[in-house]
Amino acid sequence: MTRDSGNKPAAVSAQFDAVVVGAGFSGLYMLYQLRQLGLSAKGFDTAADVGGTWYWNRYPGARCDIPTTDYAYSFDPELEKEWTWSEKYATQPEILDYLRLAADRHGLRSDIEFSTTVTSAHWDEGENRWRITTDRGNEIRCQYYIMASGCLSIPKSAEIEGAGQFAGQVYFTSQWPHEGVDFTGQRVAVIGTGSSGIQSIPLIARQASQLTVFQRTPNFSIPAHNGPAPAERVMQLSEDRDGYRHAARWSRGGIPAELTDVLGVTASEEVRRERFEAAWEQGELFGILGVFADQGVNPASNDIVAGMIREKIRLAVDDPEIAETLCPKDHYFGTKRPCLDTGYFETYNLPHVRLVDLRTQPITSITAQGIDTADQSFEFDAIVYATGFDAMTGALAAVDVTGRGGLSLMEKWTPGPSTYLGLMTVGFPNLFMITGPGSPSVLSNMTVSIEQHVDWVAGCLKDMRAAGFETIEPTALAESGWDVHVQDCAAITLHPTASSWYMGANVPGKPRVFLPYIGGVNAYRQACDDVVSQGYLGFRRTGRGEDECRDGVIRSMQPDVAMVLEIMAGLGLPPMETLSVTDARALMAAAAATRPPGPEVAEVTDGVMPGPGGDLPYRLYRPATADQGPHPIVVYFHGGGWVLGDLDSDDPLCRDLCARSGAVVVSVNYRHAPEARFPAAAQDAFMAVQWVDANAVSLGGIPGQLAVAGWSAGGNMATVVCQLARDAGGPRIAGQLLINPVVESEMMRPSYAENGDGYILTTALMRWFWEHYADPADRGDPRAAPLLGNLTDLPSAIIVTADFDPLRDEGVAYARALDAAGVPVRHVRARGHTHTSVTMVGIVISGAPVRAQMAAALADFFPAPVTGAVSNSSIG
Ligand code: NA7
Repeated sequence: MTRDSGNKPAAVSAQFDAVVVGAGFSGLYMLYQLRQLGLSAKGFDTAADVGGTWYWNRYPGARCDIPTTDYAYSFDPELEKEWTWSEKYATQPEILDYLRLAADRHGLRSDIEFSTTVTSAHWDEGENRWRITTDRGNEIRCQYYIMASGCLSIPKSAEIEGAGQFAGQVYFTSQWPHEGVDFTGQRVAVIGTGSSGIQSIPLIARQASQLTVFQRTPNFSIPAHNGPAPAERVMQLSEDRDGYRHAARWSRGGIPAELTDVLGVTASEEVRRERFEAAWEQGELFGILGVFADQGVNPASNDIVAGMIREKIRLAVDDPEIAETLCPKDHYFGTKRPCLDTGYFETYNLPHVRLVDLRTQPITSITAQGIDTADQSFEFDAIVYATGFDAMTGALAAVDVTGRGGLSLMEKWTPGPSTYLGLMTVGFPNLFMITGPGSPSVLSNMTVSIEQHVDWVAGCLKDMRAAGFETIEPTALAESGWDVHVQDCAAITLHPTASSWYMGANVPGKPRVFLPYIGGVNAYRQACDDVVSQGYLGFRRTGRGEDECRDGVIRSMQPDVAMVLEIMAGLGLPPMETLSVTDARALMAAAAATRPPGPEVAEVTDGVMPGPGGDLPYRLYRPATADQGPHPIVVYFHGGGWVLGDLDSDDPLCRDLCARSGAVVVSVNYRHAPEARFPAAAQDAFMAVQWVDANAVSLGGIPGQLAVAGWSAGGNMATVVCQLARDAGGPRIAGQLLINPVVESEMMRPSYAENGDGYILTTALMRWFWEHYADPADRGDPRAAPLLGNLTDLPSAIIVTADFDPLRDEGVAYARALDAAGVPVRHVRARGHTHTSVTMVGIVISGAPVRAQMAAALADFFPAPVTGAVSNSSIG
């Protein structure tokens, strides 16, 4: 980044409590808070004045795309009173004025050295201080080094051959000349159609004699409908400013909003249209990103919104061919930063504006006269690069930072940034990042996220000083746990599918890792607060000769599992074990009726088979494979503690298993307790397997290719059947898939203590199941507690255990015991899952990869690989 001139003398070596890099929204507020704490602080900025992003990005049309009612500080009520935004989306000059006012109101400029770039920061372990140097020769020692350097502040280089040869004027939207540019009468090229391009193109078109836009990826954009600040928000703010700001802090995106529960995939066409048009008219990013609750996670729902935006583009652009070129089709809506525009698409109706599709004719070189593409040569007077930034990590990497043991931050982050809460990183004590990677930052209203980070850091410093700690640093466990959580949150969305700057994909060679935290501003704030209330969980603090380390992981549950638990808690349902069996069954059936149905399979047929106590209903699922079969067969037993459940209760799971594995699944409904107690269910299960084996051909199965599977109590029965079949000398079972199985009745393992309450299957409910199913004297029988049985010569096993399941440890113990008995075992850990969540097909998205693993392992049971199964990616 070029630096403004401003020949100030270099400062002499100095010592401060804190150094803050950056004088934008975050740096200014950080300096303010440090002062409130009574700490000495020095700020540095490459720019000649305050403003950060808003200092540099002065291109025509530069505006914020969060309504300015919300894009503002909330820490200073007087500033709020003094300032009124003139528009819904304020221009860059107005935002810059606002930041200048904020700086002046608190006299912050005197703490900042402008036109000065911090070049290195080294942690001195002997002194427990950072040594900071600048390009103007400053050398500063400080205790806390705070990077408030912005997420989009290092422009990405053009990466186009010949870029230096162009003889005309060159401009970067990210470093626009302060005096402005007059393009009147000029032939202008704009490269890039992200927010900066989309905002500036209509205004450049007003001046230029010819404007040629070079588009690599068409972008989704909706009209900003700029004008006065939205009346409703202004009214809410004037009536209850504190309440409004509070709601923003605890919202998903940093703006108060009511979240919808309307699903795109199930809504009627009328509702879809109505919701979309309302969001279109509103002209707000979070509105259009929240038309449907599932558009960020479900491709089909996303396609509905994306399709409607494409319709609007086609309406706006006269030439159908140009319209098609402008229609984004290579990424899901929202997975690249969508834009707000004013007349962007209509600009292409102007006779002097031309669109060049770089997908069909890539740029081969910039020349002295202009730009050569594969198809033709263009001549220009000016080229505008709107090519984006080295986002989120660029500014952090721009400083040579070394931590403990000379560890370089950039080396540490070679595989991708690793942080705890996006605030700190292991090996770099007392280095804080404001809106760093792993925090909501660019996915949120930045001002809300900035204030939250600065407040957290200030609180942290205050607590440290009060307790006499000198340093703070995350633990490796806490950091890796957070990194996993950040990726878990992203993995359930469509975001990782796009080549976006959120993924680091716009910078060649940058590792592809999802950079921001997508779990929401509210969830994130709660995590940060929980860290503090748990005594700085995940941090090591040192000082006064004492170390304090509260090691641990702040979030280890899959985010969608946590969401389901929250929703279920909100329903206020009575605990199952307090109900009569009839009512419990009715509750199960009612819940089952509202679920997504699970994937399509080729055929589902119900039938009956003979059982020891009368006919047993079964449901057969045939896979949609390229061949017509026959297929291997899996006999499946549903869960429900031997008391609850039926063919419907596990129907989506059976469909999923069938579709993923390519095997025929025969789900058997056995007799239930308390009507038929132990060992009725086990007897039924064994007879069912014998019958399926004997009738394999007529069921569409391959004789001899038979496996058993079951979830929970069904897992118990599946493995009991394996023991019974071995003892009886048949049928031959190729393998057993046991999903969170019950294998003993003691209920004494640590997972009962850890997870016995709060995760749907509770200790109390498990006790209720056992009481209904088996007399205490029978509970040690291997047909009830298979862990106590003879485990030799059993079929290969896949054992799934879930982290937040009371049954976890008995499943693990069973896997170990089988292994010790010489049985091949594959243990699949459902990380961050509960007893039930993996089975929630179409609801808990993070369960899908676990089920894919299960199905793949299941297919391995059979001698020939199961071919022609539908691809996993099409299954939710
Ligand atoms: P963006 O959103 O990163 O957009 C950059 C654009 O430039 C985008 O269309 C890129 O295409 C294009 N680009 C980048 N490099 C090239 C090359 N070498 N050739 C052709 N086209 C290229 O940056 P913005 O400044 O517009 O916006 C940044 C954020 O600021 C924005 O999201 C808001 O948060 C505010 P690509 O998509 O990579 O194919």
